[in-house]
Amino acid sequence: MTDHLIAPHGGTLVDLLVDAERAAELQAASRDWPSWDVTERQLCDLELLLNGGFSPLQGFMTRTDYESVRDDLRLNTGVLWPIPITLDVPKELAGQLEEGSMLALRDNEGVMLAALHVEDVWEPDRRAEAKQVFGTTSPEHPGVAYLESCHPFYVGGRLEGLQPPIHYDFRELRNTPAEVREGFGRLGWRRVVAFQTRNPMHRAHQELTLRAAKDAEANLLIHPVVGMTKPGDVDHYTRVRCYQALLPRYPHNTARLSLLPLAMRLAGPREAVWHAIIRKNFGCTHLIVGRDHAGPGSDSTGRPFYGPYDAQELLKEHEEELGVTMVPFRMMVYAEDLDKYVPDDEVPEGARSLSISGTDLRRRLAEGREIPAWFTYPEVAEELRRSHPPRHKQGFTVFFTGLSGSGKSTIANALLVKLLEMGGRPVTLLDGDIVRKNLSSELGFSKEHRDINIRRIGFVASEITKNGGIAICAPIAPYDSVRREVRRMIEPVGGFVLVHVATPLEVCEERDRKGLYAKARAGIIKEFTGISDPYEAPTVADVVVDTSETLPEEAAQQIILQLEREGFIAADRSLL
Ligand code: PPS
Repeated sequence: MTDHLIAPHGGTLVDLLVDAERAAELQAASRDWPSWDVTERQLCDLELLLNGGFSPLQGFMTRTDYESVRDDLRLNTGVLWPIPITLDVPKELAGQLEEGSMLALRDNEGVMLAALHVEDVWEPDRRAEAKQVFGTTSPEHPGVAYLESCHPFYVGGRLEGLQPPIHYDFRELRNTPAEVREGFGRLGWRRVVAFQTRNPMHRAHQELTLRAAKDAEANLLIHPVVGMTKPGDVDHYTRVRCYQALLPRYPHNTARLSLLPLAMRLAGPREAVWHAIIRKNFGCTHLIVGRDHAGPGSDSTGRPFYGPYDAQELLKEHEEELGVTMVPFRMMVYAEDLDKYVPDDEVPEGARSLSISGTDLRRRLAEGREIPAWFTYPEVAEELRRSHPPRHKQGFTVFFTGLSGSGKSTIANALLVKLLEMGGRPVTLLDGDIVRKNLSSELGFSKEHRDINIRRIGFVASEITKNGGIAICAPIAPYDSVRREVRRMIEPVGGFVLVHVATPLEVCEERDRKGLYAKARAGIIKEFTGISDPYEAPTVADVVVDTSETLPEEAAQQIILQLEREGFIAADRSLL
């Protein structure tokens, strides 16, 4: 029923899953083999190797294939393949393996997914790989950063699959190449345009996919990546709900949605060719390739890693050999006077065109501002709003730092009460002393222990923040680097305000409410912050207060104003 479809890359659709009998045999034999718990990226690669998404590959690349792919975009056999598919492992494991060894590949719960027949173990030149594959060695490129952090040895060889990786989400949309092909066969689709995306789809995307399908006289496979995309992208749960909300807006029976568990490399031009190969394996005849397809954007100086149409050019070069037609598209913009979307170079002279960038959309969501209907359908906007509530509904952390006796706890308590009085969000106070009695009761005051303590507080605060609550933390937190670490942990999931309680040491010591300074001076308490242990004052505090000059409730009010300025507390209280 699927014979009429485009042939897979290399001619045959690979299926590496073995039958139950062989699986049991491998499972039993694995008792004597070394094991490797695959990383998140390796898990994605493994899934597409096992189900034929990476046909004609039969396993992780051996050295000769890897070098040939790296330098010439081809496997040893001459078949086009632009991206290394490698299994990186640490030195200790590599030392246990040689040609002819067996390696059990397991998921992070220890379930055995595949057996690797080791053919090659080597230490790759990762710099050369970065240069050839990504065209840069800059660690600002996420693909290069990954290479720099991965394990130093590669292991290549043929795979036998025991079972595919387990997923519990959107199961009906997680289809193998064989299942997608089967579906096309049933629907009588022969020409299919694939649309690759790692972002939510709005009306511009719908217009361009409809146009592409119409121009190619083909049906449409919306094939979003749900494996690993660019750090900071909208999470795949939200995106898939957006795609599902959009799907009924397509003409009946012309578009299908299926999820691709791909770990993107963001390799731009090479990645575009790879995407075409993968979609060919899923039975697609066309691939839509836009501006800066699968690129990571620009570096910190604003220089793009790839030219806007490099990806289109490289795929064009290989289009005929592959048999997959590239459907190029330009930016679609909304022409207000025409009340429709058109490519940016087709906007009539003098007409006003509108678009909303990703950054602008994020800002609108954060501020709870309107998302216009010309930009996205209301049901898609609703999904995005649910996952990206405006700032005044998001969680946040207020993190105090300062010497013992500086007034942290007093201000923290005043702030706690003010926030409870406002209501709307649950508030948790993680005071230094309370944490030390509960969460960190076994820790002392060495740098190592203090850092562990702050990391624990940061972890709890980030969970509270992520779930829409307010965490007030009031430890001494004398070290800058771990404070920064906590900020980095929390900022992606909500607000973070660092408050430096900068009451001078003399004042704290004179107050000596707990009598600890006297003990520290007498040498009874060792490693006491400010006396016999360092305190690194923050250079980037959001609020600085000094309780020798400011009353606790005034200080709490300053923090509230800062939170208002950042939008985490609505200036208009009726919004709470
Ligand atoms: S840290 O550095 O952030 O892990 O410290 P923290 O968890 O906030 O604990 C500080 C409280 O413990 C008491 N204490 C000490 N502080 C500093 N140095 C030493 N050696 C020490 N020994 C005990 C002190 O009461 C601190 O509480 P606060 O509320 O800051 O006065």
